[in-house]
Amino acid sequence: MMKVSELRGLRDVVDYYAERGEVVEIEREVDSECELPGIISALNSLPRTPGVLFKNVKGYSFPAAACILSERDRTCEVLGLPSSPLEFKEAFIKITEHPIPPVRVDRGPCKEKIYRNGFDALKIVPSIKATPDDGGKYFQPIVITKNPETGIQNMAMNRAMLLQDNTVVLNVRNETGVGQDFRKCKKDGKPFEVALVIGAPLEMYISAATKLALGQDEMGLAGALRGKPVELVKCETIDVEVPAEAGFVLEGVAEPPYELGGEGPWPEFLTYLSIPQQKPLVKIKALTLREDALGYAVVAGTKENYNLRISNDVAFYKFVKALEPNFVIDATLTHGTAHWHHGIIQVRKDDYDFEGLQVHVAMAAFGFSVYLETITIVDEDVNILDMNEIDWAVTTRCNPSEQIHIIREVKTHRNNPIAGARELLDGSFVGKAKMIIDATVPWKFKHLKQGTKLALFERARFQKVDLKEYLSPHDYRRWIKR
Ligand SMILES: Cc1cc2nc3c(=O)[nH]c(=O)nc-3n(C[C@H](O)[C@H](O)[C@H](O)COP(=O)(O)O)c2cc1C
Ligand SMILES: [Mn+2]
Repeated sequence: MMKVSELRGLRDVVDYYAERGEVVEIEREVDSECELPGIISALNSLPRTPGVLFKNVKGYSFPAAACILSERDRTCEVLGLPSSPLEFKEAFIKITEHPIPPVRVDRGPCKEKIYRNGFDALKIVPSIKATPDDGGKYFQPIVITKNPETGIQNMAMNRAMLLQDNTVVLNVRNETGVGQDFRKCKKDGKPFEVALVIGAPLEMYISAATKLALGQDEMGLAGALRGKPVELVKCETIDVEVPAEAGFVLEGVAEPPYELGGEGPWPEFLTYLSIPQQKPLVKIKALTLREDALGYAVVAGTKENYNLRISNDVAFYKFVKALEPNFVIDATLTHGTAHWHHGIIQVRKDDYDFEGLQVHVAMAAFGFSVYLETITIVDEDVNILDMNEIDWAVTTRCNPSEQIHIIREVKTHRNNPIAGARELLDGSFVGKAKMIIDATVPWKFKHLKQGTKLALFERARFQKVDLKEYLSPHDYRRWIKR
């Protein structure tokens, strides 16, 4: 069978899913300001979200795609990994442990057209304004930088707000890989060179959004996901190497004294608007592109935005599993909090000796990230990807007066307004209480019966049937097999 990662560019990936009826193509002209993001948001509210190709984006000669990663099964397929939750995570962990470094090549499709003078990159490459309240139009590019001392590259995703005259404001944060490269350049007084890559194969986006240790090149993860090295070409005007298969490459520089500009507001992961801030200006020196390039739009709060960060979910599982391998079955970060603020941990409490360990594991799990705010612990019979089941477990197995544990006033991320509000009010503190919800059946109740064979906390046992034996082939295809 065809592997998606064998396709040589985003256009082919979109065509591949279009052929399978998984992409809607919009012929009508759409405005990249608010209208196009509105369509993406509406598509993401559907139970199953198709990929989308906007063939006619007002003011641009290039089309734009979105939502290919809005469904988990397509995301797993793009990564070439199994989709069952636990297998997916184990496979992703293994891949991360065996990176395949990129190779240099002399030419590639991303150089089909090269602009060095007399061009306006911001008018050529599709960008979006997500909502009327945003500070401006944005790219959501893959950002590639190089540590000037070690020569090791870093790949990440950072939003970039468009100004004019080929200038953007890049949302760099100090604690990230991009931030480290920027700080190193500043210390040495060197130009900070950045390639903004748009419309690359999607496993590169997911690799870019993966948090590797500082100094590790995420391009090696992209190579491992496709099972062969990513081919890189040199940029025209900066000392950075970019994927030969990329759609658009904007070659940018922040020169000393690294002038800052206003960035934001922009809807972030939790769909609240970001607080405007000062970030470095990046001047675009050159633009290279392939003739069949596509823009790619990512909108906050969508299923695609969460799936782009699926590696954070994997990292959380790895961290929690290692705490108590014989007790922890699975762990996940919820979509509702953008794989960030709410962790779910599934345990098998099948012995008296394990009672209480779940709370200890939850306390230790907070060590994964300062942004974790709530941890809910559930038993082995709960589907941890289904918030309805989590709700059911919390409602039927957790007595709040005994099973909720609150740690008062701890730091978290300001993008959660209930934590960030204090900072806005009087600058006092970015934080809130953290909470452990123990929704596992208390051991002391385990032996209680309904008066039947079932234990009090066991679910009713429905007969297992194969619907294929009951439905017409037409109905089976319509409702079950896609
Ligand atoms: C759509 C999207 C947009 C993002 N925008 C930013 C951003 O503007 N700034 C930032 O620091 N991180 C952003 N991130 C998160 C980083 O890409 C992520 O934390 C990454 O692991 C950082 O990698 P690094 O440490 O190599 O820089 C974004 C992620 C996604 C999926
Ligand atoms: Mn990194």
